[in-house]
Amino acid sequence: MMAPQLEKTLEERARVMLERNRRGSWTCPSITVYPHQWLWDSCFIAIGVARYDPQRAAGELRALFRAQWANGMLPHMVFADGAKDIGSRRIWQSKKYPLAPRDLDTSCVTQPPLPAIAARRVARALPASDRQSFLAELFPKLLAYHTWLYDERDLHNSGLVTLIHPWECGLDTTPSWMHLLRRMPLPWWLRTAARFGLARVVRLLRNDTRYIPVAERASDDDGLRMLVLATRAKKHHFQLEQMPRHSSVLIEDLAFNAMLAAANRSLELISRDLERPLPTELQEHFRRTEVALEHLWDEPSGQYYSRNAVTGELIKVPTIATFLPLWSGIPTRAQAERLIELLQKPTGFWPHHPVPSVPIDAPEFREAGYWKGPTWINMNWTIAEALREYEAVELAERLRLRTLRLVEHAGFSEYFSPLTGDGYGANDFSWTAALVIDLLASDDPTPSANRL
Ligand code: 2M8
Repeated sequence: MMAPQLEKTLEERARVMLERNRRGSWTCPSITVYPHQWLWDSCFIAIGVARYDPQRAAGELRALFRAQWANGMLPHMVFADGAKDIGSRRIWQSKKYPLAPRDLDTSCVTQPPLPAIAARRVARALPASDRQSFLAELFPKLLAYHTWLYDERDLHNSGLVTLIHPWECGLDTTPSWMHLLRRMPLPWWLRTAARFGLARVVRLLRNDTRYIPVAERASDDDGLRMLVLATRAKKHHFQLEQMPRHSSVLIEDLAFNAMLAAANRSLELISRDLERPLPTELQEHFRRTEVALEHLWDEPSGQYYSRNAVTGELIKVPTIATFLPLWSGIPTRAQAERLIELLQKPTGFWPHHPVPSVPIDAPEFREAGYWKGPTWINMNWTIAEALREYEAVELAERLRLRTLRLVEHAGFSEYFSPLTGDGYGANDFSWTAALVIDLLASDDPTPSANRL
């Protein structure tokens, strides 16, 4: 166990940091690199902040929903007025779309659908008198978001949502996406740029590399390809239905769909709390997702993978996403046992500072590479939660304590070396601080199907 004094200090530091990153009703991930509001960041932030200021946490989620589009879509970014960033707002030009909010600039793609999970956690922390009204306020908005995901992104009722850009999965440059992006046909100007090494020019337009060493960020090549993909999606109004199969990269992303399955469960629990049943059609979608996740399982390797939505092939590159289905309780006990064994391999997913985003023995592993190897606190937090679903309480506790020690040693960095524990990326990163607060408070090992 950690000394109580140490815990207090870490928690106090985390709170101070979150106060500094606060922007009125919402919190930016980092003052320098990420000055706007991001969807899943705000969910993680709300979960941590709910531990000491549930009203602020409720406000964090309300602020996300002010950016909800009229069709239910929740954008992955809500732009802050006056914040300086180069290029990013211009990629989207959200106000060109009649369904986008009129009073805010947003992105036009989504991110892991965690709001139902965060809403339930925040509601539980609110005083009893506010709980029901908060949930009743968010319920129709959550319904609209989940309905949008199925209507617009599961065109053939497969049960799996298709993503149109890696920014939507949150693990931006994860090798499974970059694997397909590398094979994507490029426009002539990019082929020329690549030949003359002009990809470096893009660095002048980037905000992140002004603050963070280039080696720790998305490579210029990955960055350019992601930009090309966003430009192509824009040509088709970010509508999956309209996107040509040959020049797009469309993935039934494992991380996203696993988190969706967990969020669906939370939404069901909210509807039960409110005694307001979910529409039958939505319930049918939820059941299909549970079944369909099994199509992402590969029995020989004992892992889950993302699937190329165009060819139907699994993208068999090992990443941390393989553990996320455990969060929804969908894997069988036998599958869970194989995953839990895989997680503990010291030469793979359990080096000195677990859990690396890519196993350290994989050819794709990069110690400092953005989402290509480093340990991220939101992933550790989710995996600790997921392990409790399967009563792997002792392992969840080891992960919780290791994660706290890592942050105690390196500070509230955005991500960490899984080998040395050194901090990388932005300093004073909000979800690291918020989830540390939650981890400090979650020393209750009770596994509970209602935890979500
Ligand atoms: C990273 O993504 C943004 C684009 O959305 C970026 O690279 O600028 C990812 O780590 C993403 O998961 C995260 O939400 C965002 C803000 O922390 O940063």
